[in-house]
Amino acid sequence: MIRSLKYYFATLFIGILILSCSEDINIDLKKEDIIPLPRRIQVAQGSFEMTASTPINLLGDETKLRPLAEYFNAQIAKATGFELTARSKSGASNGINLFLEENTDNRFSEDYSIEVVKQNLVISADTEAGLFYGIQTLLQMLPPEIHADGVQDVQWLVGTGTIRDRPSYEYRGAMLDVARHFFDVADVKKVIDYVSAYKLNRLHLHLTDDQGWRIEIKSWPDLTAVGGQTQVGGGEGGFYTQEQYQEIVDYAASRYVTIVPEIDLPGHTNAALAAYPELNCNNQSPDLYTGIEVGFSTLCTDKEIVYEFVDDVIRELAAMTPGEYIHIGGDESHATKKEDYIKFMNRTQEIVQNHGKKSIGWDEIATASMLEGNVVQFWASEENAKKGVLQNAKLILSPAKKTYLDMQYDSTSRIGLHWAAYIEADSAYLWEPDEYVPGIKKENIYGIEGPLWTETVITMDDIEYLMFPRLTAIAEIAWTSKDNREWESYSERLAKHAEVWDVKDINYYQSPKINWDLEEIEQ
Ligand code: TNX
Repeated sequence: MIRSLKYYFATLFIGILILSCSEDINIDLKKEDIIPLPRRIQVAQGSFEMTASTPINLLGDETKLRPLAEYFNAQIAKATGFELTARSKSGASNGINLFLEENTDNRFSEDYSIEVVKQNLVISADTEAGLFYGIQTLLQMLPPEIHADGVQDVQWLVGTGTIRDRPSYEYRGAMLDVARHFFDVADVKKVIDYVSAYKLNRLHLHLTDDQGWRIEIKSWPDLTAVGGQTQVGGGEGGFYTQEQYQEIVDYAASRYVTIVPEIDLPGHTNAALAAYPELNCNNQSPDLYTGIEVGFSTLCTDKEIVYEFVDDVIRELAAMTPGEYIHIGGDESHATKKEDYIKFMNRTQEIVQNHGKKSIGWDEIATASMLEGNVVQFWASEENAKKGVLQNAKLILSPAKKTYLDMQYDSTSRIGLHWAAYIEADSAYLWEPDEYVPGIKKENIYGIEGPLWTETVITMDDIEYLMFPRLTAIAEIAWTSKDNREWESYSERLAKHAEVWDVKDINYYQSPKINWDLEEIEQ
């Protein structure tokens, strides 16, 4: 009897020991591979464990919070084998808590905070977008296997402590050129997943160019029927119906990404000219174009029919675009006379305004008169960028030497161009938006964007190879404050974060600038 009692106590003691050990696993939040790096991280002892019985407590407007809980569940379900039960609550209690504060002074805030103690984890924000970013951070705090397609035998632990976070810039974007090579709705959704995972909030779609017109315009059906037929290299091309475009817009919205559609005018219009000869000064349709030269096409800016065309296109596009901006291109119009270009860009901005939207244009637009509230996207000419600022326009910075995702990493990269620069992983990271163009200060900068032109980009694998690890640099520059950014910290986090890309089967570039050997880093 005494022996068995002793035995009983001994096993109980060992049991308690094992239990308390597992509860006391320490995870240092500062060593987590969170990209972009949050503003403030405070570390505490211990960890929080997510299990099948962890609830998600919805604190605040349930109709707004449920979709966020569903999004989180969809992200974790395959790897964990469970979904968490979401329930309305009035105060934080054990489990994961989504707290929507809705302070009316902060209606546009994207800030969030996360507080983690052993039994409970609270993500708080003033807006749903803020909570969405908090969820992205939580997903990065969980083990990388959380992204696996099948059930993993992993303890889902998160380090305890506090994170406070807020973005540096309001406009945080990437661009996908679907004109040079067409990408279908499923591919675009994947790109939306990628950008939103790193807290970017805009996806600019370059919908038209010399090689293809990719958006259905019902009043000018040949734009797509003729102009959508091919692409660079002569492949079959394609286009989005208005319903498909709507599907993209809605999917993006569910991830707090606004679609910025671009109709590139008055140059880069060979596909439109091939479809409608009346848009051309000589009334003849050129052949469809499948090469990669730029700067040879232009709409005939003297013809009224051209402005009727622009009006119809912008009207239909504005009606299916909830975002406040339409991008009207304006770059490399080498075949348009300067005075014609200015007249055309001025009139087109008015058309956009008449349809209730504001215009964004590539930096050449600043040689015209910017309407109030319109935006200049700097890509090449510092002089144009400064002209934009002098006209009180906001600037999106996309310096080709730093942010062009289509540039080769080095001369051996299997795809990409190099007219602006070779952009290695470190070069993409090591620049400051508010120091890049002398005279352009933080208050002039609306944000930054990384454009992916697709002359040499054909498959999803190609997109991933050029985006990773440079999209993460753009995200960290756009989000993390300047004094918190440091190449060494970023490159170490990247190396760890590559485990996520491995799990997700994302084809990233193994840059020699990064030490990918985790064991070496940890020493
Ligand atoms: C310049 S950037 C272009 C594009 C090309 C790109 C290739 C800009 C406004 N125009 O038409 O696709 O270079 O890198």
